[in-house]
Amino acid sequence: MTTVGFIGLGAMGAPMAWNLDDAGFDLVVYNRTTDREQPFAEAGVSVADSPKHLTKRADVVCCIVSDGDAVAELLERDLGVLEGVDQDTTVVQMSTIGYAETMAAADLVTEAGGRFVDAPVSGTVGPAEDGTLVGLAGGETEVVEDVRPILDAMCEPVVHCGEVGQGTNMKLFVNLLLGDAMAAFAEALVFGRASGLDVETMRTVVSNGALDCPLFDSKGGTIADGDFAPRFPVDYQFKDLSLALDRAGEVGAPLSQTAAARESFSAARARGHGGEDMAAVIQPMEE
Ligand code: NA7
Repeated sequence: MTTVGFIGLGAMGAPMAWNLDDAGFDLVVYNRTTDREQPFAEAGVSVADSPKHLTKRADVVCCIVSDGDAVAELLERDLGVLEGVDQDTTVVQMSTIGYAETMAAADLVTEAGGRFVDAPVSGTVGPAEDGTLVGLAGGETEVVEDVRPILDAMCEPVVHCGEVGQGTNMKLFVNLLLGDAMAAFAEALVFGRASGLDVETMRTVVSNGALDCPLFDSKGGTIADGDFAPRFPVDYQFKDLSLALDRAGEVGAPLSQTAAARESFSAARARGHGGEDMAAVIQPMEE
């Protein structure tokens, strides 16, 4: 039986790990803050005391942590993943990090003798719980196919985007579109409210035309209710727009809308809304 190591039991990682457990994989988990391991230990899931020990036990190591610095630390720290990697290890990096960070992580894993797939996911906590995240995999076909049953337990569908790094590029593409659309929707709502329209009526109009989409429906509801509990926080959307702009500079793609959207999320962070849902990008626009 395949043993899956899972690192990072945050808002996304915990439900993803539960889905691996439900799918019947032999699971071993690790989280930097041990409190988050507790529910898994209580359910009889193995808990490793370091990324190294998790990696030594696992055939496939999945990680989903905050950002590129966290991934680099996980790999390179004392008792980190790299100390446990051998020729039988495949690392599946699922955090949303930059392209250069992805390639650096891939180099470290392959130099240590292991195989590497980047497989960030599109979708927030609801799809993570339902196992319906969109998995965006980058890697050699044989390696992606080997880990596909593991990804299938967390994602539906799993899309093979190309070689290593293309999962990351696809994730930056989709979150760029997400951030730009969210900022544009917020701005339109600000205009409408300032003009005397109410959000519910605007939602109805949007949902009955060519602009109908789940994002506007759910975030329109968030804004109408004024409930900004995070499904996907402003801080992470700001990170992802920044990563997309970095990558755009490298490949020569002009992203003027994205640059403006990033500044809208930056304003929300500056006003203390970084931990709130991405829909809180509207807050500074109305203050
Ligand atoms: P959360 O809920 O903010 O969780 C972040 C996780 O990352 C959590 O397990 C953290 O451990 C872990 N983390 C952060 N920094 C480190 C370092 N340096 N070393 C080890 N572990 C670390 O994020 P989400 O689950 O919502 O999202 C995760 C990714 O998916 C992110 O890239 C999003 O953009 C998409 P902690 O519990 O704080 O010790």
